[in-house]
Amino acid sequence: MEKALTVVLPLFLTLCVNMPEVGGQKEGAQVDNKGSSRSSETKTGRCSYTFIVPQQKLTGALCLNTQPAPTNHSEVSALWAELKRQQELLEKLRSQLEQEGALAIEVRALRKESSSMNSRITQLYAQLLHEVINKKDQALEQQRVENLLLNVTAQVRPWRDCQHVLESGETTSGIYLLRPQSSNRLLQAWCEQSQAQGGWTVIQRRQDGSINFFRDWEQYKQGFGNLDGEYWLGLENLYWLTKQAQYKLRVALEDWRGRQVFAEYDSFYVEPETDWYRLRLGLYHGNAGDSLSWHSNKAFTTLDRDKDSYGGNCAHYQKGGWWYHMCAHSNLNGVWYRGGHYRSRYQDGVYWAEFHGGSYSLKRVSMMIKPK
Ligand SMILES: [Ca+2]
Repeated sequence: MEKALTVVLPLFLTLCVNMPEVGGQKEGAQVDNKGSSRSSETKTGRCSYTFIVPQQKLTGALCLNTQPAPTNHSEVSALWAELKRQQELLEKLRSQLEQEGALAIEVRALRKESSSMNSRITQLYAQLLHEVINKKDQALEQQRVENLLLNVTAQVRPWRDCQHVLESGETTSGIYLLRPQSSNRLLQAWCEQSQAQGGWTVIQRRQDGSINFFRDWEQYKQGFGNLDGEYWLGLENLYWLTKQAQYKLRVALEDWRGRQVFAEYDSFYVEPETDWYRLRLGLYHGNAGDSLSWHSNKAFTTLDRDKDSYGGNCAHYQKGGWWYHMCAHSNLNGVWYRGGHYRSRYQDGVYWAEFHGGSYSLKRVSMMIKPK
């Protein structure tokens, strides 16, 4: 080792650098730890600085710039800008992290909620199942009671119709259980015992528009509505009732000013379903005008069974079920409009053409039958 490279420490290497006198070159000192011919030139020089460098295997020349590094302002400002950018990025990341943290909390809460909803659904399902089973039991019980009632009424000879009820001394209007002769049908109907000497079995009633009468064949066959409100007794019941004796029909009408009129037909019955419950009507008398004879001998038509003599389906236009012809002088199962005169694309109100015409919907209507 030459003089210029003085002492070798166990961990650090101490280097002695010879500084030139004038115009310091960038490569002012070169050190070759392998001892090249160049190192002998520094033999006479003075050692100005001593560096301690980590001990490592040096394979090339070590250079030192003794000139103070010129301050590069643009580089510094670039570094500041970079620092600022990094800080902003850091801030952004921090806020993102915070947001993600909040999201994570929300997700956890939602998971918890979902889990509790699942258990609630399971609980409700079990409850529903329980209620369905209960309902089934109730339906069976109702069937059992009906059968029991049928047996009992069969034993006590039930009323044939409301005239029969009246003759038995029941003079109060209301709901009664009837059983037409030669049928196993038990049916309930409203008995009108005060109007026109009583004994009337009500087969249809409109009074407040609470029941929709635009229904299909099956519903017109079986009947629908509320016995103490608006209802249709059912074509099958009508068939069995009018089969057991000779009946007359009374149609009672009331307009929106309280005027009451009626139309009576001295005979009334319907054919069986095989003949579409065709209407058979006798002679008219009354003060309402005759708006039903035109429908005599016509089959019954509903929106799903077109038996009328019109090209289209009258039920579709007149919004009811009736013994439509082409189409109607009366439409007592039409749409119940409030107030009388109505505006509609078709004549679909509850009307009796001879009483206020086809564009006046009546307030109260009832159809009832009684043996002659
Ligand atoms: Ca038709």
